[in-house]
Amino acid sequence: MRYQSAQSAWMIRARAALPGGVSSPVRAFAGVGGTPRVIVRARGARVEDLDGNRLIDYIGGWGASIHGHAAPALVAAAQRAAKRGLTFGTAARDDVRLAEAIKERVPGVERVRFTNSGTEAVMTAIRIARAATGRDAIVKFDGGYHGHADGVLVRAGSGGATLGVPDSSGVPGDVAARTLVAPYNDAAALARTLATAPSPVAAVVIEPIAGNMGVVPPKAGYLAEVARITRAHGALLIFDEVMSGFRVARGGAQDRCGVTADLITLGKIIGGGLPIGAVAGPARWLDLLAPLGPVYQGGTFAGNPVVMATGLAALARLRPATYRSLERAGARLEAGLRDALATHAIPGCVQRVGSMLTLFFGIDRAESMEDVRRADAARFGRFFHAMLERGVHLPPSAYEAWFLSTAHTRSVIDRTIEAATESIATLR
Ligand code: KE4
Repeated sequence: MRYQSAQSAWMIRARAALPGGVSSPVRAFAGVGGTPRVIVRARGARVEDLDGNRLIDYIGGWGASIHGHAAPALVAAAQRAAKRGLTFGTAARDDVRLAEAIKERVPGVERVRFTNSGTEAVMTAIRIARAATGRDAIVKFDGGYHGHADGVLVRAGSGGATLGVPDSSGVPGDVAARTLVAPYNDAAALARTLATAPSPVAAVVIEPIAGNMGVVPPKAGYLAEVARITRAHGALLIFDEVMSGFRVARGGAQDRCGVTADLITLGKIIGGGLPIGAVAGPARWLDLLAPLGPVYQGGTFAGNPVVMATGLAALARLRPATYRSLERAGARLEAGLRDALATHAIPGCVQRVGSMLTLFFGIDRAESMEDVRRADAARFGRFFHAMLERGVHLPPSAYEAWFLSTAHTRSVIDRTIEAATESIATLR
């Protein structure tokens, strides 16, 4: 590892221009300590930092880069589209084509509205549900992340109270109070939350496969129970698949888990690495959106032609064989990490769904945010830096998913396992 002087100097300059020197908080390494690596280029499974260190990458654009960085077919699609014009702001063709590609693959989708981020997609889905039901309250889950709109920057209140409290300054208390928070993987708790809600609930918003508390898979039958309980209450079920969509299966978590939501939100992979979000579902709900219906939503860059063309190239390359290969790679890495923990008798667990996984230290399983809170985040921070020194760049937080791409070949996985075994040895 070459000395990091250039990067430290750059971060001083960065902090004079960007809050914390970054454009999104998690990038600042607050969760693991130390100075962020300044990435200057990326290709395949690797990123390169300002000092020329080439690092195996598991951030993967926070899940967007399922084909690896700078995948030639996606770059070519973006370049061809850019030459036709960077933005039109009109009716066009590739937003229609990408919507059709999503309809073909994702259960229950008849209409799609594109946005510029997952945050906007979730905002829109909640607004549709409120309009459809005439209700204001929503339910989210402890440990669930749905972007940074006021109504979802809410965490569980003190004690068993389910009334939400702001998870950020600047979120009005009365907005947070309309968001109830239930524990994930506990259907009875959801039923109690809905039964005791101070006002009727418009929507239950869930990451069907939780990834933002680290990877926490749904227990068998849990999602079907969530759907049943939600509908019995007269609320809409929103699957936030910004992360799991096209990640865990060609049809996302609905496909993998066999449960259909009323609305789904998408993002990340469907833009091929360019800024995107989408809300999708039956025409009866989506056609509530302007210009057809009374629910307003819009955006200068929504359906941007360069993003749409790149997203089309990304989805075109996601075939059944792709998911079989990603499953094999994920299973290989999971087994190697488990062996490394066992070899050095370090307590921890690896939780995985397809090509997204998390290594937790200090706990033997995580079924909820309550479990995750008991994990050893400090030990993860030491592990993170030991891996970075060995050429592997993990997501800089104990509560994130690691993402594999089709560029994470067997040799990349085996190098990762080697680095992890050496790194875990330093934790004893
Ligand atoms: P964006 O607004 O960041 O495009 O999407 C928000 C969002 C919504 N729903 C889910 C399930 C998500 O995972 C996200 C964004 N994920 C985080 C990473 N865990 C983005 C990283 C960041 O904020 O820098």
